[in-house]
Amino acid sequence: MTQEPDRLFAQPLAQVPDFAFNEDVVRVFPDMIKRSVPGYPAIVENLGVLAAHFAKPDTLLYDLGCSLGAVTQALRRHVRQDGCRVVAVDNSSAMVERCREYLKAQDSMFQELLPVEVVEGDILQLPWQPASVVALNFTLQFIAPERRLELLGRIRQTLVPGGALILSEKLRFADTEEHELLTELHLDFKRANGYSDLEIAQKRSAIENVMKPDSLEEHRQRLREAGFSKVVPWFQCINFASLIALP
Ligand code: GEK
Repeated sequence: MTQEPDRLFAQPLAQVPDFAFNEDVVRVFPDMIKRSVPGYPAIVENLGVLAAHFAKPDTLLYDLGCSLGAVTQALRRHVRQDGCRVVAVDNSSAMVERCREYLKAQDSMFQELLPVEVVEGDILQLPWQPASVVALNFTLQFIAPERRLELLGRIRQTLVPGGALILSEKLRFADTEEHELLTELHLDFKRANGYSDLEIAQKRSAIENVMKPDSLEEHRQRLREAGFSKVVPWFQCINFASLIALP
């Protein structure tokens, strides 16, 4: 499996199409997400540690919007509870196909990994089964805003006592000064990772109709409405954060 550098937006495009998780994106995805999302490697690695804390025997661990399965790999490495199984779901067939190859490679490198099932499907249409860990790692922001509460409600219903939802998202900020400063710092992060101003501008215009971030307050309120009793932010790097939501 070759990993290409992300140059998808390096040349001027006459018209920038809406961003889609297609084969072109799949080819460069590991490089793209690392160079675009501050704190991504730390979040993924620690998600395994968090999951090991919340996992309960004989339950599922969901990785929703799994892309190439980075979180799934961390869950499989860290969780040691008896009878746990990972269900990784994504609705991009290109992602799912490549994710299965990565997981096969993980199987050949490590022993005692949790069993995993990779499902091509819409996370709004899942046949839910009792779960102790649900990871939504930068996925909720791609769900239509009017469907987000419904999804979180279903996740809340599927979580067993003592389990947790781990929700990572790009944040926007109600305070204009805070929003502008953290947006500038995010652009600095991308430039420091080798993206040109043209790449940054074209990527932004591709993604603005597709990805709609919420503020921390909006997340807290929606999670409460969905029935979660407690929301604990455990990580923030510039304008990207991760929360633990307890049932
Ligand atoms: C990671 N979690 O590497 N149903 C299923 N999948 C969906 C849906 C949906 N309705 N909508 C979007 N997706 C990963 C990164 S990426 C985030 C997650 C990013 C999928 C979509 O196909 C994509 O693979 C993923 O959600 C979002 O930790 O690229 O910024």
